[in-house]
Amino acid sequence: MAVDATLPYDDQNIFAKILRGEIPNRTVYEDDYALAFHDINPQAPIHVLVIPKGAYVCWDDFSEKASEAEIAGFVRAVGKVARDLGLVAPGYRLLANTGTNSHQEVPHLHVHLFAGQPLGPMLV
Ligand code: DGP
Repeated sequence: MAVDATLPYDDQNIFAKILRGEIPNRTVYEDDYALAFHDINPQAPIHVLVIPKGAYVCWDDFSEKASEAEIAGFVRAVGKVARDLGLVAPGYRLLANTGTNSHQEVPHLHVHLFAGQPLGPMLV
């Protein structure tokens, strides 16, 4: 079910549980600011989610409230994941759903990284 991204952060969301180690994940990368792991329901040959370690519901929440260090750390982590997976030359797509109309399902900011095949034009 899509979430209302204006609601307060819910620390029982599935990605909060993954960050606390309560639910297993297939980790691709981790540092002080971000965790990257394979999506449980991949929509492309490579489908990785990158999430900030801080408690942010969505892009709007993060861009307004996160510190400069958190923002820089998260953005750098997304780039590093793509580089480490060898995706810069073949190319990849980033997507961050925010709120009901986007069909955001998990109320913890996450960037989808899709790759591994030609992805075609963006479909809305
Ligand atoms: P979104 O619709 O943008 O909120 O995408 C949520 C994504 O999270 C969706 O592609 C499936 C993925 N997902 C949901 N639950 C889990 C989980 O427990 N583990 C992993 N690895 N991914 C999950």
